[in-house]
Amino acid sequence: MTDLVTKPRAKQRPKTARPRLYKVILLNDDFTPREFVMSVLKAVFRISEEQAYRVMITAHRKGTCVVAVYTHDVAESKAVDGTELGRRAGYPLMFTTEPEE
Ligand code: TYC
Repeated sequence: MTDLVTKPRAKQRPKTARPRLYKVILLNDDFTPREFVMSVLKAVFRISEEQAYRVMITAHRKGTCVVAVYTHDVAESKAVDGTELGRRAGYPLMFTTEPEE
C-alpha cells in the first residue's frame, strides 16, 4: 500500500492565536471645544459622560489619550468616523490608530 501522507498546506497556527489589536488614539488640538470632543467620544465609542470627560481631559493635558482597543477594521473605521465628525463641524479633531505592542 502507498504511503498517503498529507502535508499541511500552510504553517499551522496554535488555536489560541488572536487577531492583532489596534489602539484608537485621540489627539489634542487648540480649537475643538471640550464639549464637542466629548459628544464625539460618546457617539462613536459608546462611552459614558464620565469616561468621555476623562479621555478628553487626558488628551487635553498630555497631548494624546488611548480611547479604546479594537480589531484593525473597527479601529480604523472609528478613527475615521470621529475625525470626520470633527471635520464636518469645522474642527481639526483627530483620531489615529496604532497596533498594540
Ligand atoms: N484643547 C481643546 C480646548 O482647549 C479641547 C480638546 C481636548 C481638543 C482634547 C481635542 O483631543 C482633544 N478647547
